Amino acid sequence: MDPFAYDENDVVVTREKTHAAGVPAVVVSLRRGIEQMGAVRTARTLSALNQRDGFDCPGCAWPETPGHRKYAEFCENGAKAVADEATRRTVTPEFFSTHSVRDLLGRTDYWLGQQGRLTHPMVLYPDASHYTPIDWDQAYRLIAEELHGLDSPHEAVFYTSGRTSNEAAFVYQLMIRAFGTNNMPDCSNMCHESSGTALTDSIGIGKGSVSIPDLEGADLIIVAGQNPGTNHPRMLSTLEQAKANGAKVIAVNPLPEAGLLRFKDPQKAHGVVGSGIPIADTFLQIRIGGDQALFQALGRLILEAEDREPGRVLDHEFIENHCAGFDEYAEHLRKIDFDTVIAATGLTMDQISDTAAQLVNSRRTIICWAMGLTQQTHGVATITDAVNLLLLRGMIGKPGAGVCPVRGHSNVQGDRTMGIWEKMPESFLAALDAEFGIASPREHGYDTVDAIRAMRDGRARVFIAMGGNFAAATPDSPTTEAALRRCALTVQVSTKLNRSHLVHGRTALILPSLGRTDRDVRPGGKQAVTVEDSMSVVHLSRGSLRPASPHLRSEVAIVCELAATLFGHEHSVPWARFASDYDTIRDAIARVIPGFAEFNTRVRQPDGFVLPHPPRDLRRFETDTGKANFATNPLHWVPVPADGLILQTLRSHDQYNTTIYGLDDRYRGVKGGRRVLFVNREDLVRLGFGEGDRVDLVSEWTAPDGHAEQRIAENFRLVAYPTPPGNAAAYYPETNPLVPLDHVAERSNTPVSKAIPIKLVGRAR
Ligand SMILES: Nc1nc2c(c(=O)[nH]1)N[C@H]1C(S)=C(S)[C@@H](COP(=O)(O)OP(=O)(O)OC[C@H]3O[C@@H](n4cnc5c(=O)[nH]c(N)nc54)[C@H](O)[C@@H]3O)O[C@H]1N2
Ligand SMILES: Nc1nc2c(c(=O)[nH]1)N[C@H]1C(S)=C(S)[C@@H](COP(=O)(O)OP(=O)(O)OC[C@H]3O[C@@H](n4cnc5c(=O)[nH]c(N)nc54)[C@H](O)[C@@H]3O)O[C@H]1N2
Ligand SMILES: [Mo]
Repeated sequence: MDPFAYDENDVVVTREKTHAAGVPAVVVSLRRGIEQMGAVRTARTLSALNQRDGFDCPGCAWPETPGHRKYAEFCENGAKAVADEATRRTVTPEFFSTHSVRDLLGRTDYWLGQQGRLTHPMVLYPDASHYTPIDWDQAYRLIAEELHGLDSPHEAVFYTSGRTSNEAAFVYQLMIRAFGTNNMPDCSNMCHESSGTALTDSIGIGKGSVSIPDLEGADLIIVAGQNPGTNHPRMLSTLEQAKANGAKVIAVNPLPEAGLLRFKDPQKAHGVVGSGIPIADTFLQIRIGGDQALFQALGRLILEAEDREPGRVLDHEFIENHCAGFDEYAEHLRKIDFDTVIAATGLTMDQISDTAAQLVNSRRTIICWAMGLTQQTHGVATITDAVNLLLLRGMIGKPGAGVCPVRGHSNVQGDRTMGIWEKMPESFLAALDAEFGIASPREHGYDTVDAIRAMRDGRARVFIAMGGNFAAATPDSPTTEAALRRCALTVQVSTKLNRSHLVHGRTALILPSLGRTDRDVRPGGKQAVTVEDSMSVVHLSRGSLRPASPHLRSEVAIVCELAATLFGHEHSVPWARFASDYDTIRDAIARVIPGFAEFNTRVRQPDGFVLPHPPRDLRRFETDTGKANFATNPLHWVPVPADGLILQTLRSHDQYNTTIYGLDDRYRGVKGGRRVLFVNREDLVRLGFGEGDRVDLVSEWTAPDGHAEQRIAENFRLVAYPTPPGNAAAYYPETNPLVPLDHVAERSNTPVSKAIPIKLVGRAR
């Protein structure tokens, strides 16, 4: 029997859990490790994970605790990420000769991911039914010919996913700009783009301003739109420490997520016995899309507190010396309507007043957030409204206070720092040109949504991906898949098999790369790469495991070898030297990117080094006004359609984005399947369904030109769940066909994956 085949009809649903981690987490980590790697490799791998001389976890971007790393500085889901990469299973040329592309297209993402590590470069020629092996040089020539044959460099699109190291990202963007385009969509466009846009407007830099010691020293931490128990489990240890030091935690979430309510640290005695530590002191069960209303209401109540006690509540010194736009913001807040706030948030006035009082009494406040805020039409405005609250009380640029966008992929922030962005500023491009004697294009390139439009419309014909799973991660799956199929060539640099290998252009290539855990030996010796975590700490990562096959190449080598083929060996960029010794890349980065002086020396210090952050370090705000900007935003929220629901798409406890580790969402009580829709019991009654019924999800969307469109995702089992009335939840990527390509966040162009209006259509049992 095929161990990775399953039937959605066999899904089992039990009561959701109220606590996260604990002993089951340890058991699951070890079991997944041993299944994939065997006992010896599991022990070797987990003992090097997140250690100073080891490798950075390929899971999330949460930082290691500086100074005192624990022996086991990882979590259940980090262990799963490592087991998934370091697996001994392989996908070889024999595998591809047995399985046609058509056969593989019929498999689930889970099945594909469980087949193992890719071992050889493979090609799919036009009209061929199977991938066949190709040697590296031939693959590079094929890509170079296709790129040289384009009418314009802008007909090529180069995607990046956030696991790519700093060194690989730097040489990749260099090759792309030397080729002549800024078409660099990345996973960040679908992720924290709204945070970057908002923070750049508000404080002049698109990154978070806090460190682990700040969190541990805060007295009030708001965690909004984030599920750390699953997606950043090590954050729970930090929150636990903060609470031990006296902090209060407020969770703002439509769902009572297990880790937010209770946490059992598996590394401590109390995590083994007992019911764990409650993390959230206050749980605000907000309606989807209601956060902006909450933040504006809190701003208003802070102003009213100041009215009652003039001079005692606002940080007047900070507002006068460091901020712009206060008067307009205050005037706007005076006009907001609390009935609208109550409707938008689903919270009571008491809950909101109590939260405002906590903000007024706090001396050190931090706001953390993730996808619940960013993937909304009004995500950018919502985040600037969160920052407004901090500005009112001078909570930026002092210890224990600030903004904390919690990043996703382990190096997504570093990739941006290295220039993976379709609109890098002139200062960066000028420095790059001066260092390498190239002429970077100045016109902005395509982001993810625009890249899909360009391929759909035939304006882009070559698609190259540095990691990731573009076909499955992006919105509007049928549209995106058709767009990829229109390309002349699609190239995937990957570690594992995924859907993007099967939804391909006329010709397709799979280039298998080393991962984080793998030993990387180049002519210049054993190499290490660097990454930047969610708190701007740059540090080394050194893989140590024997690679799955001698044919794998590092991402750096793949880019440099392709670039040498594309530009010839006489090119002004020393591609061969870069590929041989990554220190030489870091020396170039040190000259091009501010904050990286003496990169090679400083990154070899224990714990690496922290990049500059003007608001955090100097209370300097490099915005259009030269000050931190209060944003005045019209209030947006998401009403529930009369005969439907608002759907958010999220991650189970057993997946990493499109990589499905297993079929159990332990904390939400789901076992053995993924096509479930979490709905409030009231809505089951309102819409005339029963628990366990099977439905199709239909998303209804009026396009900007006024015509109505319908999208469908079939066969979901209804699960009664404590989500707010009118709000539903289901897993990504199964629900991506429901996300309209044009339904994007204002200004950041991020697909709205957290607020999709849907209807339920019953299926015969
Ligand atoms: N194990 C594991 N770790 C991961 C990942 C993974 O897939 N697996 N993915 C990585 C990546 S790339 C990212 S970006 C992060 C994602 O980390 P998260 O943002 O935590 O991921 P999601 O599962 O999308 O969860 C979104 C949360 O926001 C809540 N939410 C939804 N809508 C709203 C809203 O309108 N308001 C509020 N306040 N809350 C809302 C949901 O209930 C849910 O708790 O995790 C990273 N880490
Ligand atoms: N509906 C909906 N859609 C979403 C989201 C959502 O919440 N809801 N979240 C969005 C977010 S936040 C993100 S970040 C994107 C994620 O989008 P992506 O980053 O594109 O997707 P992943 O699933 O993380 O990519 C997994 C693949 O990366 C490859 N890979 C893994 N490690 C390496 C490596 O070291 N090197 C190379 N070259 N390849 C590697 C493997 O082949 C694996 O199959 O999805 C977005 N899409
Ligand atoms: Mo992400």
